[in-house]
Amino acid sequence: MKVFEGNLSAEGKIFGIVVSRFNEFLTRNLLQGAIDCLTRHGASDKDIDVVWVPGAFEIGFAARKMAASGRYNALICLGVVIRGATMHFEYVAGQVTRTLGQINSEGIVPITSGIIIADSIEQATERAGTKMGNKGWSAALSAIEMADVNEKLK
Ligand code: INI
Repeated sequence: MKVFEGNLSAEGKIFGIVVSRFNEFLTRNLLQGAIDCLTRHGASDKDIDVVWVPGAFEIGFAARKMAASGRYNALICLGVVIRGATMHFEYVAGQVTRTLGQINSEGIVPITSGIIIADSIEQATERAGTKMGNKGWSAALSAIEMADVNEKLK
């Protein structure tokens, strides 16, 4: 039997982070959490690229470009989509989830989602560095693991 699993060392690996400005008071916490996780697992500051985009709808564009560049061992996408009074929420949440899923299933660059999709600001806040943890941090940890899984599957 052969078992493949990723280790949790980020040393020597290059990570790209796409983060959206919409709900920036929360996405900044996600970014801080992701960078903290990467550096505490051995990534070097110079090996982390951060790309800001206006909203979650635009995350897929930047992520796809970064995936195509061949530079990154893994990508981390960060955003906060909160249900509002309009249908816009459904479109934005659906579009970004679909696009990230497509990029991931291409099997070229692992991509992880630190995108909070929540019913309320309170629920989103709980997942952006308060009582339910920090989704940026956990998405970065998954990216570290998947970067290594990717190496092992080559
Ligand atoms: N963008 C978000 O990141 N989160 C949201 O909750 C959100 N809502 O609900 O409207 C949102 N909209 C903006 C969207 O992502 C685009 O930036 C905008 O439509 C321009 O294309």
